[in-house]
Amino acid sequence: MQKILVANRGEIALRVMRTAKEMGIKTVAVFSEADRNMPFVRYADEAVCIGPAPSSQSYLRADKIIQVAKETGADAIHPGYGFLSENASFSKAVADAGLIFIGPSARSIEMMGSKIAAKQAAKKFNVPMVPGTEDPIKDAAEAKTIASRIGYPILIKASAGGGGKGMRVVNNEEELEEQMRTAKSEAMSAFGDDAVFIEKYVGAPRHVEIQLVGDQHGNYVYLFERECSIQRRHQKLVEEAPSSCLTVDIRKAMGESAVAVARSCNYYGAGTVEFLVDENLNFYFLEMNTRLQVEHCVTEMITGIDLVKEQINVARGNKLSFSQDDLKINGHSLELRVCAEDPMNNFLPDTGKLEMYQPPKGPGVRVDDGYEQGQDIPIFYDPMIAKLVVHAATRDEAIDRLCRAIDEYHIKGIQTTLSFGKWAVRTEQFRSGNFDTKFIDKYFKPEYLVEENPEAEEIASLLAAEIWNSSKQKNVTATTSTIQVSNWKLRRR
Ligand code: MV4
Repeated sequence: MQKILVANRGEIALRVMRTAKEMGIKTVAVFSEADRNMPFVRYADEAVCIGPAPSSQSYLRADKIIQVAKETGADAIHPGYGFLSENASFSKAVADAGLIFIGPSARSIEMMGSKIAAKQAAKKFNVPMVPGTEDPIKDAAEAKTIASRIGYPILIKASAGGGGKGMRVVNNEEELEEQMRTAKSEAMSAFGDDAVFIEKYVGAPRHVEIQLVGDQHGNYVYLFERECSIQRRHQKLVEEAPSSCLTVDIRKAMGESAVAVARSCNYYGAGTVEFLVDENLNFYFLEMNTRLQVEHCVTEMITGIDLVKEQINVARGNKLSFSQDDLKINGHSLELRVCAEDPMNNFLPDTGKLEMYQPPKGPGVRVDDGYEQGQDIPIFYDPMIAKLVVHAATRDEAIDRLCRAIDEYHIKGIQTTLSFGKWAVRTEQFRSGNFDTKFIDKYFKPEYLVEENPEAEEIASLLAAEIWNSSKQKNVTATTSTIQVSNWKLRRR
């Protein structure tokens, strides 16, 4: 492999190219008209514009991307995450064009994309699953029989869904018929497939996922877990590794179950198996993500493994260069997704110009970002502009380090999730490790962020110090002193 085309944009395109460069592999960027001035376009050895800003006319154009790969003499394509990364036809089209898809086979993507097929395959390998069905439900009558066996509340899930799309909670038998009808028609219009299945609803679980890598010779390793319970509307905001809730034994059992899921579909490449964990630490297989994930960095920090390097290595047909026994958890890592969203206003996307952009630096801090100061955040794509990742010896130190890094991160011109992240990791619940997927619903209120105004805080502390000093030394009144400090503060700006 001499040259990789990266079929993605922003921070993940840069992330992939950096590893390619370290491995002596040339890179080709493809970009939309909106992304002409992005850092990933400049970083690549070659860059080709593939169309207008909307993804449907650029980053989702499989045909154009494969054509550019051929024209530039690339021999492999890395899809990143999102866009075409979990598109089985794309994986197949790349292979049919005589190129290497840096990811799993079309067959694995297809099998894991169907949640029913995934559950059927995993069941043969004795992977623990939430009580429910591994077959499509025909009608409301069949649903009623199953629901009364497993007990309410239940969830109706779309087989073609995933990541929270196409799920409906049913609390009692009266709601069942109506919810079945809606679930099926929604699944049909969203995915073109109305197959649904039923699971017992696990209330307030934790979301824990296992990273794994498999080669094309049937070897697998798991790279431990990521705790991803801090989510809002199925959008993760804070991730960490390891999880504070697992024991050594449960970690091993989950790792082995994840490898079993991968084996069940002859998986190769990097992949992630999602589990729900209940308050008694029972774990249940949910689904498998057949791509490199946004939050892969926390796994890299605690294992010292470059996951993109391993993806490239196994895509070339090489055997895994390490075994399970070589892997150990080293310290603790946290990631905060820095999104152009306003956490005080329902996390609405906030586009605009990055008037100021200064990322934090220093020991144990990694920032994977895709924009530079002065650039506009386009409305066409995902609002995530950067990932702030920290690593430290212990979880407590990692939290302190993340707080320090957030304080050093200066962004002006757009609202971001930095203030939310600082609130979240300083809560008692997060510090204690005792939280679940309902964390944000249960504890977050937008007004908690109002005081997170560094200038107001600075003025307040200057005032306090000045009043203290003045009253001691010069015996002047607080009122006079207040006016003086305010003037000084204004002049300084
Ligand atoms: C569940 C569940 C409770 N019980 N399945 C959401 C994403 C998709 N991967 C599966 N999801 C869930 N499946 C059963 N049987 C609760 C969720 C869920 C959830 C899971 C992980 C992280 C956040 C979540 C938020 C709401 C619901």
